[in-house]
Amino acid sequence: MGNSRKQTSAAGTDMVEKMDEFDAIIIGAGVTGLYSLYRLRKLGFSVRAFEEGGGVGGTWFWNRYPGCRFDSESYTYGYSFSEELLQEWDWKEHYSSQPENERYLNYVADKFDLRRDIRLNSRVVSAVFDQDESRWQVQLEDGHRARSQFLITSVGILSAGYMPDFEGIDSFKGKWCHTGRWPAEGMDLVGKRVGVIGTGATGVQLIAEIAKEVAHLTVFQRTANFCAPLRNSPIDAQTQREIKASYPEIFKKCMETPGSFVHQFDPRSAMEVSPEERLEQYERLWAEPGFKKWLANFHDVMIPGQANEDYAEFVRNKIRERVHDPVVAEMLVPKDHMFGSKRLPCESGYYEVYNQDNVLLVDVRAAPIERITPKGVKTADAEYELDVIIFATGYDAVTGSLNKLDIHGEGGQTLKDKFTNGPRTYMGISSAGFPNLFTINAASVGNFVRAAEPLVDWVSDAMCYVRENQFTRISATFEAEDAWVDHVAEAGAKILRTQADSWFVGANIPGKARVLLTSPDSAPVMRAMRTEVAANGYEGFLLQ
Ligand code: NA7
Repeated sequence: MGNSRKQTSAAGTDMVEKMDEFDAIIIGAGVTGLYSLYRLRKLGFSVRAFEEGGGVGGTWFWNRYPGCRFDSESYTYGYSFSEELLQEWDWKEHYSSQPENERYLNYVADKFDLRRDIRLNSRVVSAVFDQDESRWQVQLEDGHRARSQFLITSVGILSAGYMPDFEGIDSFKGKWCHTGRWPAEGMDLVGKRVGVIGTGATGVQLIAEIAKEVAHLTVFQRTANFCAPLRNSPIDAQTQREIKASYPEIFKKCMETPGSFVHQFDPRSAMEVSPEERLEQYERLWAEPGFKKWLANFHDVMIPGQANEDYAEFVRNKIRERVHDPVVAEMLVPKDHMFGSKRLPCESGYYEVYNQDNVLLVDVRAAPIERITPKGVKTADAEYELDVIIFATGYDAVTGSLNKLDIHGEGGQTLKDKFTNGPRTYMGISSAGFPNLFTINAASVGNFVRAAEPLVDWVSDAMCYVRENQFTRISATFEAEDAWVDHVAEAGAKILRTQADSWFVGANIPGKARVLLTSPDSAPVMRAMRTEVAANGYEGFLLQ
């Protein structure tokens, strides 16, 4: 580590440039970055993680907006790799909030002494593959440079914030921010006229929380979402003991389900039972916390078709029951997309917010936002005066965070150019022509940590295979990549996540190709596929 490298200057004289050398560079110190660092170090690789933020935690470092919390059960979201960690850490709530999640990831960084290999405030601006030496050269914004054999992008799937290109934002006299860059010192919203643009998973968490303190809230909604009560609660001492005693069973359950959540689908079809029995199950599960309402429901509730529409109508009626004004209620009832085709937010008192006198819901599908003015937001039919504007407008998912890194592979081609019409990878992990680059962020989906841990393990094993067999490079073959891209398109066309225009398919970003950005397969299928690939000597990969 920390070698100096001799280089030849333009004038032909030797100069010595200090350049840190590592076996692996990890970009990002969030959930996957921290675990990658832990695992690779344990396997004897020299590693350095570069993190843009001023602290570790990734998603849980940046998303400090009020109301930010898990929708997954806290005890299913923690790392499983250390029994000691599992026993030491007490999750305080069933669905833990951002401050606690950030504390947890800091605790992990300290406990495993990860900080000594993490450089904070280090934004990567380019990564260039040196073909002669088979090494990646990484350039940071502050001028620092480093090289490594392997490059791992642990930059998250939702980390490149999306701001609509509204004219006039610089003229706004009040304060504004994107939820993904919420200021660490907080935003003073007490007694203010606040506008929120966006009603996705972030917007519904935020709105329910800030409606308690603002003077007036204007919500600019383009698409109504299917949301359901989270029903969060503290974890009492007895439950804490039970959780700690049953981690192996909890994780085993998670590993058996399609999205790595702890809930098992009911194998029956909603349509094969009587209407009474169907409704009884819908109601019983509705009273339960979290995603159980749909992920433990009849299995076909989450497949396009009759059962899905039947459940959608059940949820629509639940929304109608909670909102007093029938006109506002109908604005909040989703009618233009299938249940589950967009990410399903869980909420805590979201719909009741619209019963408050100081809350206004504005339909910006009917009258789109035209511009931001010095006073607030101007739509096609009115101007709304505001002191604060909050953009809960989402992310340029998966590829957005990769594009920001400006990655150049063999022959100087950029990953951004290669991905113009959608990601071209093999299993989300590797792209032909980009040797020793593992795009970990592009392959995890579902209950994030449960999906990320086995993925990091697989990548680490692949790196060991390269090292032990004296190869210098590994990358997907063009054939394997083409077949995977075709598979994503074909299998993806049949699943719920591709049926609506959302970040799942890049449709939230104007001009972005409409392609499923993650795997269409379930987590167990993905793991089995990767295991088979490894067992067959990394079939589909070029080893040199
Ligand atoms: P989402 O789910 O992409 O939601 C973004 C929201 O912003 C959504 O309601 C959008 O409406 C709205 N939006 C975006 N652009 C505009 C414009 N130009 N005008 C009005 N409204 C707009 O992002 P989130 O941050 O809520 O959630 C991201 C993920 O984080 C989530 O899935 C969880 O996994 C965690 P639209 O629906 O596109 O009409």
